[in-house]
Amino acid sequence: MTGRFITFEGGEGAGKSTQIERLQRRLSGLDFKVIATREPGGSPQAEKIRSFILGGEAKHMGPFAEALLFTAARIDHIDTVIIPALANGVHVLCDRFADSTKVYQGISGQVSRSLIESLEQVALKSLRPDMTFILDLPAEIGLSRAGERQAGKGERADRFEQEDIAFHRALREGFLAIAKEAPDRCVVIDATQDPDDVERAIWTALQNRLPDFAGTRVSHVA
Ligand code: Z5A
Repeated sequence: MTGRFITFEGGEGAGKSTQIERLQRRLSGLDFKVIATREPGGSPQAEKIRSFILGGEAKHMGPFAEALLFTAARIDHIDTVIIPALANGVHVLCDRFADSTKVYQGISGQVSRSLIESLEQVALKSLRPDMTFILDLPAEIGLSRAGERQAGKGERADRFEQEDIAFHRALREGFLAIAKEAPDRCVVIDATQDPDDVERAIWTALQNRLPDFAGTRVSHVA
């Protein structure tokens, strides 16, 4: 594998999509080969599973069944998109990955840690993100941002956005706990800052952590 696998995690409306788009633009501008993808989804088969889950059709089956569906989608995404890209020297920026299953289904959904770890083992095999950005902000701010974005696009809240505030606060704590457990992989970014400052913090951390990106220009902010 010569490409780097970089994942973005956090609660609703944390700014992951915004920052992935900015980082992809920056890396492309520096002549790196890079793709942006997302979970659940990212491949045609996984996108079908995404619609099923986020449409709420699996909710009544419970968090373990949802964890199985996220895992099935992940296996297809890894096999058909992520591994081929990394093997071709393409950097992969992924909007959510296995940490989301740990937090949403594991911590908030109370699926046992051993089950979640077994699923992760089956899906990921030896694949691990080289780096994970955890965009951190209070749940209330994230939900309000997500709500404004949906109102602007005329969309409805999805399966997880409909959960109560306690659920969303637990998510935040869950992501911060993962960052504590895996400090070599994870960097927590203060996502309450304005988008340019978030972008700058991400780029600085990426350059500091991954030698592939060290020494490239730091100054430009989109
Ligand atoms: N899920 C799961 O349960 N288990 C799993 O294993 C996986 C996922 C992989 C996917 O939904 C859902 O699946 C997710 C977890 C669950 N829960 N939900 N809902 P999704 O992909 O549709 O949604 P999301 O991942 O939560 O992303 P999001 O809500 O679209 O947010 P975002 O990508 O982090 O934020 P954004 O779209 O970049 O920004 C949101 C708005 O805020 C937008 O209007 C921006 O212009 C604005 N924004 C962005 N940055 C800023 C700053 N810095 N300041 C002010 N405003 C900003």
